[in-house]
Amino acid sequence: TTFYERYHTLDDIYFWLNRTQQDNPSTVKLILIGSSSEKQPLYVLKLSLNDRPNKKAMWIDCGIHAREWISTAFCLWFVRHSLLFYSQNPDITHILDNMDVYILPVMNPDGYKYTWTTNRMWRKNRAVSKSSSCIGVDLNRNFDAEWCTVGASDDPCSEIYCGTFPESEPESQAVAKFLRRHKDSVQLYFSVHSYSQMLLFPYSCTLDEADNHNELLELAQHAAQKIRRFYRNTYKYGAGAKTIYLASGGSDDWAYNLGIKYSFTFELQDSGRYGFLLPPSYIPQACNEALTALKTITLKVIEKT
Ligand code: 0X9
Ligand code: ZN
Repeated sequence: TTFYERYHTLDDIYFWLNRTQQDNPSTVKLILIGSSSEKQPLYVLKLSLNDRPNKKAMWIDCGIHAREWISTAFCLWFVRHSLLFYSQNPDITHILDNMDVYILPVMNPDGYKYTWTTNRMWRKNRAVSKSSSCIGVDLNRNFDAEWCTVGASDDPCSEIYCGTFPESEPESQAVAKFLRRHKDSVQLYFSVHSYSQMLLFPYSCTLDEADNHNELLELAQHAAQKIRRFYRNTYKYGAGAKTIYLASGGSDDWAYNLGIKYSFTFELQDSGRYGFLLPPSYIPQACNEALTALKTITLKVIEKT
C-alpha cells in the first residue's frame, strides 16, 4: 500500500507537509496560521497551480475531531490527487485553474496525537480547563454561530463542551482569523468529518433554512447522485439541523454567516460497522467518494460565476 492508503501519526504528517512543499516549491506554500493549546503548529497548505489574476479560493479542513482519522487521510489524499492529476484529469485541472485551495489537514493536532498515544476515541482538543479537571473543548462547538445554545454543553466534562466563549480555543480562533482575512476570495468551505455518510450544509444551529437553501440542496443532491453512480454507496444530504441534529457553534454555520455561501460538512464512511475505526483498506474508496462530492460541487459553483 502507498503512503496515502495508510493512517499517519502527527509527526509523519508534519514531515509530509514539509516534503510536499519542498518537492513542489512553485505550487505549494505552507502557511502557519497559529498553534494549538499544546503549542503544535497549525499549518495550512496553499495549492496554487497557476497565477491568474483575481483567482477565487476554497478552504478544506480536516481533523477537527481527533478520532476521525479518515478525515485527515482525505486532506492528504486531496493534495496527492491535485498534484498528480493536474493537467491530466480535466475536472481537477478546471478546478485548480480557477481556484486556489487552502487545506488544513489537522485542525486539532493535540487531540490527534492523543488518539495515537493514549485514547483512540478522543474527540475534543486538549485544552486544560480552569474550572474543572476535565480536558478538552469540542472545536466544532466553539465557533460563533448561536454559540452554546443547542446541541452543545457548558460542562467541561462533556464530549460536546463549547468552551468558555466563542473562539476561546487557539485552534478555532486561528481558523476564524484566517478565513476573516480571506473571506473576499474564499467562495467554498468544506469541513471533513466521519462517520455516517452525509453531505451537510447550513444551518445546523437552527431549523431556519439558509438563504440559498435550494441551491445548496441541489448541489448536495448532485454530489450524492455521483457517489451512488460511481461507487454504489449512499450518502444522505440536507441541512445539518434536519439531517443529523441541531448543534450550535459549528464551523460550517459560522463560515456561512461570514459570507461563504457554499459551506459544507462531509461525514465520510462508514455508516456504522466500523465507525471511527475505519480500516485502512477503506481509505481509497472513502476518499474517492468525498473527492467526487467535492469536485461535483466545486465545478458547479465555478459554472455559476
Ligand atoms: O457533531 C458534529 O460536529 C458533526 N458530526 S460528528 O459526528 N463528526 O461529530 C456534524 C457537524 C454538522 N455541522 C454543525 N453542527 N454545525
Ligand atoms: Zn466530527
